Amino acid sequence: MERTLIIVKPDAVQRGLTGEVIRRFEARGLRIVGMKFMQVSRELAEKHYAVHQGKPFFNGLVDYIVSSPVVVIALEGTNAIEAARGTIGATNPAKAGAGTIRGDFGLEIGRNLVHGSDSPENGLIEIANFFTEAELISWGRVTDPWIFEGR
Ligand code: DAT
Ligand code: MG
Repeated sequence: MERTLIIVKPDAVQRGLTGEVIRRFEARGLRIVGMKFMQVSRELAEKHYAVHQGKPFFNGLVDYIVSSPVVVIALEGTNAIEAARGTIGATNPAKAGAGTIRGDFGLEIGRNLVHGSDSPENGLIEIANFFTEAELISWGRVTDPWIFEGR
């Protein structure tokens, strides 16, 4: 099943929104397969955001991601990438719809609370950047047949 990397970013952790963010993904039906509280190193932040290297906001973005501990989560589900990005909302919270995490809790693009992978390929790459194989657990929930049809 498709997997996505979620980061509960420093602003969300500092504001006490970690539980609220996780609650929304859980309620959506996505299954947690890995989760940890960690301090991201500058090296890992630069690797994670390598595609943005050279852009004017790159240094601020890296500063932001290393500015406080974060919670990283690997989520699994049908259509996990698109589902998670829908729950997260548009990149700029000013433009994110009500009912999304960014639309409900954010105001500025540089404080947009959550990261979600943008493609199935990047989901797997990003999860491998943040988790070892041993930290990822393949498991089933008794509720899975009520969330995933035919399982
Ligand atoms: P997303 O996080 O929605 O996938 P992205 O991958 O395009 O967005 O960019 C990564 C992060 O970089 C984003 O969450 C916030 C920051 N960012 C993107 N575009 C920006 C801009 N024009 N100005 C400032 N920060 C920006
Ligand atoms: Mg992105």
